[in-house]
Amino acid sequence: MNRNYAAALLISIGALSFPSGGAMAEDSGAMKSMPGMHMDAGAAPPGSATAKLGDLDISGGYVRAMLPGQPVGGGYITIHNGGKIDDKLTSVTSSAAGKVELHEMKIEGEIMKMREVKGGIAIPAGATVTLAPSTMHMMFKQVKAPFKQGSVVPVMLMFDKAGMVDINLPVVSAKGS
Ligand SMILES: [Cu+2]
Repeated sequence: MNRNYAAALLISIGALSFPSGGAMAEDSGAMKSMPGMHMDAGAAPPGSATAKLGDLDISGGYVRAMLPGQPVGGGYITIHNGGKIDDKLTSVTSSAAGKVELHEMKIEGEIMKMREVKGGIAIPAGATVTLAPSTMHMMFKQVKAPFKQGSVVPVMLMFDKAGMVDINLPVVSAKGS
């Protein structure tokens, strides 16, 4: 595939609207690499997972590979609420972990600490909420096998209004790229 063809293909993909209902293939990394598509900090790595659930556009989903001895795994995702009703990410489950918690990062004194977000993460109407390394994350506990780069971690996201969606998060390097 030559470069011009690749560029034209990307543009044509970008021009398509999302299909309604049903999860999109997790392998739509080409869209993620389009410059300017995501203005938020903590850009997701290429190949990150996407899904569509009602008014919610889910993108930039990935987890980081776990280093030897690391007891927990971290996952990241971006959720855009294109609807008129506020929603909330209430919980996450995964067959790869005994438990998944939603955590936020907070600076206390000069130390960055994480704590569980109780009651879920609000996804207001019209808003884009990003779980990124400096803000929030999914924390995988009681992990069955350490997350290995190149594999996939299946998760189910549960929302207050939109319901639930399965998404396969690719495992990227421990550095997050
Ligand atoms: Cu955490």
